[in-house]
Amino acid sequence: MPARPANPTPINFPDTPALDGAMTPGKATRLRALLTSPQLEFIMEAHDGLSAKIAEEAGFNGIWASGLTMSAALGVRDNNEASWTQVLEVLEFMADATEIPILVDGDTGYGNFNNVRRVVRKLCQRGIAGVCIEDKLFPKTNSFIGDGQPLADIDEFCGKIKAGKDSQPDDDFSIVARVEALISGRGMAEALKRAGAYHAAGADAILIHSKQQTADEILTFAAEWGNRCPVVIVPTTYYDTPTDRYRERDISLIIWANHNLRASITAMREVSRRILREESLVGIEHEVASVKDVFELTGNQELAAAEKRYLPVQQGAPGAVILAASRGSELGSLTEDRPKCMVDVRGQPLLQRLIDTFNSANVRNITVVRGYRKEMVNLPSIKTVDNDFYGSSGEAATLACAIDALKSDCLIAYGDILFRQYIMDQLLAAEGDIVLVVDALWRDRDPDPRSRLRDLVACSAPFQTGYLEDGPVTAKRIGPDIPEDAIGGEWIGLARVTDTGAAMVRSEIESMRRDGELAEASLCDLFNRLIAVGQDLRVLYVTGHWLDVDNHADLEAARSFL
Ligand code: SPV
Ligand code: MG
Repeated sequence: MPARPANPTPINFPDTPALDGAMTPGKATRLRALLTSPQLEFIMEAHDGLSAKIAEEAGFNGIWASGLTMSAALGVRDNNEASWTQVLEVLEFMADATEIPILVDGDTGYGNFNNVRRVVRKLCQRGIAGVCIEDKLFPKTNSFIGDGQPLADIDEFCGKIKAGKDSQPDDDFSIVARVEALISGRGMAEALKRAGAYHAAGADAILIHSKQQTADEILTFAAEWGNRCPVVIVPTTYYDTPTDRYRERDISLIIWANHNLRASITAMREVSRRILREESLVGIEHEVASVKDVFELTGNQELAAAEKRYLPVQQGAPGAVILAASRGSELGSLTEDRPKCMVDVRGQPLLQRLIDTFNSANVRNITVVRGYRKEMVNLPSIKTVDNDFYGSSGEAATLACAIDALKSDCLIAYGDILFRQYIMDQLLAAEGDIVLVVDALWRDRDPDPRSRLRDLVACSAPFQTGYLEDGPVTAKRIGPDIPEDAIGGEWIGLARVTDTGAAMVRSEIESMRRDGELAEASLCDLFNRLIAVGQDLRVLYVTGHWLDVDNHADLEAARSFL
């Protein structure tokens, strides 16, 4: 018989439909695939939701829900002191927390054939992929305790296996029969006899257990067994056997049976003792997982995203309109298949980062105006409207597409900007019906006012660094062509309108539409018209802490801005 090959890569079971539309097999199917795989496979012990997640995160393709460690984690002995329904509750948390299949240590099946039937049905209902039952007597004792534990009657145990197989609602659910003959000193012939009977009764695999310091008897069993069905082993006591020896003997599955629990005992003891002794956290703070790590493991990001999607928007909370219609051709191939607002900035689209900043200030009613490759602007929790003439129109026309969203308290932003949260907080607190955020340190960004198309602002007063302010500052004119000595700052692409301000903007948009100016006008043109008809456009000065993304250098800056 050929030896099992070394694993080149773990078997890949994608969580999502593959490109060809194939669906991920269910957990039971995947455990069965591990058992019958032509290569040696491994599953890792876990005893609760967190340790199950950690085993999955490490890259294991399956989990051993150990009776010993689930009991110990509950603070009880491995003697069926925890009831099987209490174990079931633990298993449900583990299955909910992970995508990989779980093989449960079902001890002796918690009773006779009838209990096994009910356990199997309940395990299937809770998303468990398989169960291992052992041929000892209820209540069981851990195999490493004592000598010569009594074994179950072979026929009675075969009845349990048959009852379990007959009652499983999922055809791929696996029942692994665990042979304790070697553990209880009954010898190889008895082990082989029992394995043969259990296989004939319908077991999907045989777990041959041993408590020797070497793997000799396990390897002898495997040689004699001759691959009649998959063989599972638990090398806890014979841990120093090279793994390739199991491959050579065609073992199917190795269970690393208790090492997450034992690792956590060592770590928890050490940290508890040090904190007690040192009466301080300083020594251990950088040696333990961060609280952020805990949040990530338990999926807090998903909850935050769901809150945005499902919690009602607070009455009176400001809304926002984001202009995201343009391609951003300077970014070349990066914007071939998506608009620049959807370009990746450290794992998230630029637009998502902007929306997160809005959301953090409780601005959640967000309308995004899409244009180029609009189907790519598909973030959850936003409303969208489309400017299908984005190629030939200016920003004022893009804003006009969202005219219905321009009401009450509303922010207006370009879709390619990032700014620090405090700027948002200041803007929301600012006075004025139309407020523009203007960067007084525009020269720090680039001393050349014409280095790119910049929305420069001539202001009624320069930025004051002192504690006292001279009163409200207003914009006198805005655009790329402000004479250098008149520039008070650069508009960062973020503005706020009150209910009154929104009405002014809507009315000016309508009047531009009537004058035939709307199609090609920029936002600066719109603002200048408002100034021309005597509206106050207030200036909120800020000093840097923002950027916009036009080219690759900007994108690099955005990636390090976070
Ligand atoms: C368990 O992990 O609970 C097992 C394996 O049953 S052993 O402890 O080796 O018996
Ligand atoms: Mg056990």
